[in-house]
Amino acid sequence: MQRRAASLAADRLSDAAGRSSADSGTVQWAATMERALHARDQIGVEDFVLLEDYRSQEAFVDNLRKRFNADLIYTYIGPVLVSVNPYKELGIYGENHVKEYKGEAYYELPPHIYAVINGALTSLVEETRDQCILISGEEHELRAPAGRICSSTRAELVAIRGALEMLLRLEGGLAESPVIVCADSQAALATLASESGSGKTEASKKILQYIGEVCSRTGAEVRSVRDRLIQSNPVLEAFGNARTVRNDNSSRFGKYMDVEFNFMGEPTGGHIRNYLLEKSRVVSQAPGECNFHVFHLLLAGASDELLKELCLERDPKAFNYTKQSGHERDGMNDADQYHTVVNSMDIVGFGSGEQRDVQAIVAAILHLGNVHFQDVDGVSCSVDNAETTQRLAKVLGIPADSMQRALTHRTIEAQADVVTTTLGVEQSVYARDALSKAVYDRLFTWLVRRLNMSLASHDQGTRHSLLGILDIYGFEVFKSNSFEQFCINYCNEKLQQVFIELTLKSEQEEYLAEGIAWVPVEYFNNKIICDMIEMKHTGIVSLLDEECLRPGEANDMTFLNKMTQALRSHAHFEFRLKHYAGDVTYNVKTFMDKNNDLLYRDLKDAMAKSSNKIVQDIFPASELQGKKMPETVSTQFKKSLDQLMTILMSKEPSYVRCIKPNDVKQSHKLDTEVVSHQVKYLGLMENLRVRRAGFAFRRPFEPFLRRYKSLCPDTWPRYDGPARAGVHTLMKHLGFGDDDYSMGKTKVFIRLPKTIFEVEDRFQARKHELVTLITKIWRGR
Ligand code: AOV
Ligand code: MG
Repeated sequence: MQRRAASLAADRLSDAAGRSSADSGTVQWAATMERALHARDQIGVEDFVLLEDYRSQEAFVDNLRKRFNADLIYTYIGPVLVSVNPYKELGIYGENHVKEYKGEAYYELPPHIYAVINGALTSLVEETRDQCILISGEEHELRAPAGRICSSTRAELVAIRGALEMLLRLEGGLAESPVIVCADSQAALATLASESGSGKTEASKKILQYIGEVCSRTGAEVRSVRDRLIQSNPVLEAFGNARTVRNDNSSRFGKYMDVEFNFMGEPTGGHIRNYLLEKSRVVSQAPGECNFHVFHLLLAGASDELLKELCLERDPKAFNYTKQSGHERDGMNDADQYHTVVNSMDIVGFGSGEQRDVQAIVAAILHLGNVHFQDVDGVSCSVDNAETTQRLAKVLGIPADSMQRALTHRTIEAQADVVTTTLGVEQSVYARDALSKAVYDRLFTWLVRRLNMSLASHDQGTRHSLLGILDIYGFEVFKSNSFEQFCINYCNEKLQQVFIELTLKSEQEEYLAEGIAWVPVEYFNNKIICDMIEMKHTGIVSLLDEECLRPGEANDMTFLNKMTQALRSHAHFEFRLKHYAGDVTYNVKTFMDKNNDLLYRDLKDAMAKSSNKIVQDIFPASELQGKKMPETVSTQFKKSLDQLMTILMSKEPSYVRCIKPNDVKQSHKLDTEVVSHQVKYLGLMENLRVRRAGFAFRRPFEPFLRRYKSLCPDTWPRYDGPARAGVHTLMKHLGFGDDDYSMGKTKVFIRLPKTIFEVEDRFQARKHELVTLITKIWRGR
């Protein structure tokens, strides 16, 4: 802040000096400038392209650290914003900051998320180009089970990864399949643990907040849209986020939100797309983790009266689905948050009946988790605690005997025959949990649909521009990785690909537009991994679906065997993918089951009888008539990701790359190992390499000339010619050779950071001269 403020002040100063009239602010400017002259070495460069040693990861992390220590969490790599989670309130998101950034050119002020959103909005309004802001972070660490970094594992991993990178850089890359089998000797690799909390969700909220602030003084209609956009967040977070080991508010679903703007840049509506909620969390949570917030909020915040109506007890320990861990979160109170969410639902427009139906569903799931079964004869069972099913039936408005029967029986329709069989205890438990997951998942989808209804724009006639914000779950590596991790990591893989393709593309486009020769850059392209997952017939998703179509014959193991043949690896229980962010070993057990995601028709039948309107809506009777095989989970996910990629590719992207400074959620602590790892796997070094391929620094002629004109007698104190010619004159005067810089159509490109720093130093010295002069004149008056 300081340095840039001083630079700006000094700019104004040279303008003032140019007019040779000093005002009372001059002396103060001088003081600010004095401080600024010393600042650069201490607070690092604001744009990594200005790093002298841009190939060194140490230098990169060192620059991040300097800035982090000075509470400067944002740094650019050209147009990409790198953000380090400060784990404390910085006081940089106030209304005054919004004002400061509004309408300012991207590089005129210190790096900030507001500069990114302001840049996107400017382009949206002035060029009516749709925008998207991609927020991503890669979050895992190398961790031995005891919690210490395990160096041999790391060395091994680094070696393997190095070899893979070499391999993939070869033409074709498929010389050896990137799918390899996890043999026991490599089990050490499975000690990777995932972590999250790099600040993606916070970044997306800051963006919405900025949009809200810049339009706060416009009409009631716009304000109402703004409020609904902002208030949709607490609702989604209550249902889609949970406390995990790594993050008290971890997103357990992917979210893409489009905000619609009119030609004046005012929000007129919005639309949310949700991706694959981690619904398994409803029925079980890893040690130290919790169920989705909403269960805890309801128990803590509902009035005694409401609890009674829902047949609930206040204590989360009374329910199997919530008793696993306490829900304490720093600075958060569940009861308060419950009221916040209710308030948000009011603002977004949920009626009291709807809210009641939502609460009843949440309560019903808690009751479901408490249903126990008692073995009858090995192949059939009965509900052990009938009072629980009665409560469940009551809150959902379903006859209790229908509910009990549906939980313990299975009906199969084959051609004309209808066969009903009984379920054993294990099967009933499975059916019960499948129902809990399905109800919650469908409720979540319903919520998103409902939010979209109230966010829908009313003035359909006029042309809208869209700004999309993408906030997804980060890359995950656990000790044991299943279908959920496979999907989440596949999603991250796709996004990384978009990032690579688009940054490279935009870089090339800029060179082309400016008429400057492009030097091809070698970079790591992860397309090969995406192909491997999604290829027709031989891709992992296709193979999995194929197996899911052979009920009775196929199982997780036959799926693995198929994959082994198709992808030329060896038979085993696990397969490993070499993702861009590291190797992940997936255990195929339950893959088929989770991909099929079957819910017995007896349960759907029972649900369709519910008097709860939302339940009726999410379990329509029509679903029972359809004979068509529903699409598998992975295929649906693949399709929705394809759509997402099309959406993203059609827009002008901005990137926010989030980094977490340490594993312990602490402020003032930047752990080199943790950060280096993320820098590496986010591909930031490669990103920087691409950006630095030709020229380190580029600026439009106009602001460049404005800043440095005082360094050349031909452009100062007066210059009235065209900016391009002025810059040309200035560069010649400063002694730049033809190789050192290039004149584009609208920008000047400078090859080495060293030379731009020299210019900057000369500028600082010149300012100093001017200030001394002006101060003298001032005092002498
Ligand atoms: P994530 O979205 O990247 O994790 P969050 O955005 O939820 O991470 O951030 C985690 C926590 O870090 C927040 O709850 C805040 O306490 C803190 N934090 C993050 N950004 C800031 C900031 N700019 N200023 C102050 N505190 C911040 V995950 O959804 O779990 O993939 O997988
Ligand atoms: Mg998040």
